[in-house]
Amino acid sequence: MKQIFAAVFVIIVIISFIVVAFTLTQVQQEEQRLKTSLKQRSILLAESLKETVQPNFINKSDQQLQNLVDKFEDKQRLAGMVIYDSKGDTIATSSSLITQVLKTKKIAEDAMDADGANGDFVELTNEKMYLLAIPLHDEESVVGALMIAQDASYIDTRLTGIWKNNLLRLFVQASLISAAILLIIRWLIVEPIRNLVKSLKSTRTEDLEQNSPGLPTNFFFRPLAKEITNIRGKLKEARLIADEEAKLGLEKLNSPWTEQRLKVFIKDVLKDRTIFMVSNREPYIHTKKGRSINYYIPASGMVTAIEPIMEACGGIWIAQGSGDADKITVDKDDKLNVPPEEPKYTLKRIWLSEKEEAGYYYGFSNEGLWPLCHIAYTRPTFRKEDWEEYKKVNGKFAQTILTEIKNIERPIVLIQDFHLALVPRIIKNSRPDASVGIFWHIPWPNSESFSVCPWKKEIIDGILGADLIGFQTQLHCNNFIETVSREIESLLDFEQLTVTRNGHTSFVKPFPISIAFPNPSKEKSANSDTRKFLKSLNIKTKYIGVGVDRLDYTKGILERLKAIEIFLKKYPAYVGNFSFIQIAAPSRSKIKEYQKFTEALEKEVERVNNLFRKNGWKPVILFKRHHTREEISRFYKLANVCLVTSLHDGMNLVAKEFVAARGDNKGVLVLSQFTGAARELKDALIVNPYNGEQTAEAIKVALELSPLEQTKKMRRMREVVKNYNIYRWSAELLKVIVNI
Ligand code: ADQ
Repeated sequence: MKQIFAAVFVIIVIISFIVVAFTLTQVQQEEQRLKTSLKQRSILLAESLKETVQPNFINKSDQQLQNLVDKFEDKQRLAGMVIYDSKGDTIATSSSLITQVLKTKKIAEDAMDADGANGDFVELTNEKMYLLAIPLHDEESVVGALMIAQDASYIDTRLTGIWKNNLLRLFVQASLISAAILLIIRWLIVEPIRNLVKSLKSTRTEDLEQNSPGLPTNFFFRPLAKEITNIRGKLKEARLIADEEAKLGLEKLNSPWTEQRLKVFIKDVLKDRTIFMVSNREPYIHTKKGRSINYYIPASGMVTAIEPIMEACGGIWIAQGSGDADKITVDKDDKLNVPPEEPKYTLKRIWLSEKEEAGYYYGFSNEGLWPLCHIAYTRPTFRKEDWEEYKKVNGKFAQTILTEIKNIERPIVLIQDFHLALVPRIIKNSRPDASVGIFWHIPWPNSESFSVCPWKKEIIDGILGADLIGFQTQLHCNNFIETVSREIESLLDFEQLTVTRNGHTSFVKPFPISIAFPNPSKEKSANSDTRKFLKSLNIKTKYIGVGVDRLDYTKGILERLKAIEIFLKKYPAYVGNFSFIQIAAPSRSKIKEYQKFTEALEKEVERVNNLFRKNGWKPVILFKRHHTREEISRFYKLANVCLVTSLHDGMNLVAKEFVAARGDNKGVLVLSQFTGAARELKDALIVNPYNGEQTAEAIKVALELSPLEQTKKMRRMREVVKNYNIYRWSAELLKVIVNI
């Protein structure tokens, strides 16, 4: 819109320029014409007055001359007369000119000297006058002069009138032209372009069944509109074929799953039953920045995995609103459509008080259950007050879900993670017809470790409300079954992996989670941009390592740095030639343990850097902030080696993201044996992160692996991630849940 106003402004300036130039010429011509006409009339008048004045002048009848002058004063445009003798002294003067005669004397003297008429325009008593003097004769000699004063102010009035008229006309013209231009732009350009964009958008998204929104028919856009109609037709055809193929592929779970195939699956197998996704963390967090509102996708493996499913399936995602602009971006039902740029599903936000968040999220979930489930040797802390908040907030989530599913028959409710362990039981008790699943994204420890939790029975009972309980690996399923058998009374089927309690059976199954494998056509490979990018970060080394994590003690970042120290000490040829970039998103920073961990990490980075720093180079570069997905992908693509050294990790999606980003089939993954991902990505260099020497060796092997070996390994890992992507994960999980 700014550009349109600028264009209108330029047009108006040009028109104004033309009008002003034209008016100037018109005014000059008119002034010339009026003055010439006044001069001619003045000469005629002066000559005719001379006939009367001259005899009286020669007869020296001063009184008669004064009478004559008085008689002609203020007659129409004639303002007055003055009669001079040959010395330039006045003999008779119109009363209106008495005070001015001295000023005008020169005109009369010049006329006498030249023995001819002499005139000029002068300002008298604030009025513009034309003064004309002609000589008076006795016989042949000049004996005096007659000067007449003509009112010339009407010339200025006339010229001002021309300016006024023309400027008024300009104003009217400019307003009309601006309005006309804006209307024309709107009708001929903005509206048609808006329709073209709408049509292209609906072509790209799913709405091909709907009629194309009024494509423009005007002359300029007709060829483009025709082309879009053709593209829509072709795309519709292609989608039909893709749907058919997807249907044929439904039974063959080995063929790759795509977003499209998942959509067809939902339609065919789920018969369009609505999916209600529930998690603590929301997929889009809105924040205030000055006067504008931005959003970001949080650093969370759960969000990375679940978001593409929701984009494919639609439905409602219920989660805690945690951004400072979250409340102002929802409607009266606390809902908004997301993704913000191209909405595909609904996000419903739940609000928690500070006390609730402190007890439920920071306290019981992250200081209790998180360290309890991760064997990373950080002690869990259990407080009664936190547990009370945890129960309360789980109840709040359950109530919100129950309200949402009130009028929905056989809804599918998928609960994510350890924050909401009590929700499945509450939902199932109120709505036995609902299909309820819970997926535990983190490890389930062995029964002995779990037994330290004071509220273990309540947690297990809450989870057993679900029809399907999913874990990342078979080992976690086994640990869970073992924990159930140890802690509560129930009927267990170790073959089928089911738990039956109070007449309700829960299925326990592994579903190794994954990512949406990126579309290769959207992938840009590393190129000369990479060098520039690294230069901008002041990184000039030949070899680059990368680590991408939330700042969490379970991710083994300190152990990673120790391994880098061992590597550089053992292989000094790499000193100055290897840079390790650690991208770390601040996480749970209100918890003391996490604050201590961040401080320890910063100190460790400093320590390792001080050991090797030289000539402006240092081995470790820490970027401690949230990054966008595009930024992270850029780092994955430029790394020779990616280090994933978690002490314990349900899956670890960073490992899979790194593999998926390497469309060039280059780069090596060093992967902790304690991640779920290590079970699938067998071509990674598998390490025990507690063994610094082993990780250091793996870094060396990775950096020296031949390009051919790198390609072989990377190709195989890419096949694994591509085939077992997040669409397949959700299809397999949903297939089980609808068949229970
Ligand atoms: P997380 O512990 O959150 O997930 P992970 O699977 O590694 O761990 O996923 C982290 C995600 O955050 C990745 O998508 C990564 O790209 C992103 N991320 C990391 N650093 C970031 C940064 N600085 N800025 C922005 N984004 C960043 C939990 C379990 C995992 C399990 C997942 C999914 O702990 O074991 O794999 O759930 O089930």
